[in-house]
Amino acid sequence: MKIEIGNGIDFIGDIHACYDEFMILLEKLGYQKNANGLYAHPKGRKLVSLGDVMSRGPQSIQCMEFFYAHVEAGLAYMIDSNHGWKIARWLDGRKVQLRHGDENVEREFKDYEKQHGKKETNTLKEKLKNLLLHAPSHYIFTMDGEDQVVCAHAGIRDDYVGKENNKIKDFCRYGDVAGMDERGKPIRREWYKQHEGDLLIVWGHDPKPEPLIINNTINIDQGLVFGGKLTCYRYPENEFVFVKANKNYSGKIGADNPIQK
Ligand SMILES: [Mn+2]
Repeated sequence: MKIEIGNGIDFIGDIHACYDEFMILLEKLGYQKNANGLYAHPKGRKLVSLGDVMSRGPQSIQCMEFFYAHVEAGLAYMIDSNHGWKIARWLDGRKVQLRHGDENVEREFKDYEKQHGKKETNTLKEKLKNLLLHAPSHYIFTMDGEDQVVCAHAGIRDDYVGKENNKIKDFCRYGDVAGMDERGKPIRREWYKQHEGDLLIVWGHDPKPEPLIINNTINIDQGLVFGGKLTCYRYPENEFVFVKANKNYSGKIGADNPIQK
């Protein structure tokens, strides 16, 4: 799970099926289509998705196909996430309850099948299932072999870095969840307050109106699908690049909207 930083990394927060805004971001970052129709950076930078590329928003399939193709080509990386894991198991034919926007993915696949037929749909499902099932819980980015940055969808504890088991995978997908409140929302413990040392941890999952920077941790989920913005954090430049949402796709307003409250 170690990757050399090389010519630079562009960490991308939760896209949640907002493909149009993601394309605008890639252009802003200087990515260009290569001869194979894939987006590559002229300086050899790599894209890293913090997961939750699908669900809630309008174009889950496009977003997943993008990462399938770019991960295969070695142009991008994508880690595991809560929606990613749910959709992976659904694609694997397991019984899961599709909600919190996951039901949109099912609807998109029904439309896809009407247009492209069963065989093509099943081929696509198989590819995307493999991408999602095998996404690692976190990556460690190194410079000259030394650990510099870790990315994990919902965060990671210091003693979990570099290890992988079911408990760690769950932590990276959901964060440090202490149960549910009376509204059915997860009660999240602030794991980042315990982070110590120089290792930078980049995470998403928990939408904040602006990047939250605490103890060498950076949250870059700025609630794009909730009408916020899509964030890229560029390393080692330590710069943010944002694209505003075209609209609030989530249907959540007021106290139900995590970035409007
Ligand atoms: Mn998430």
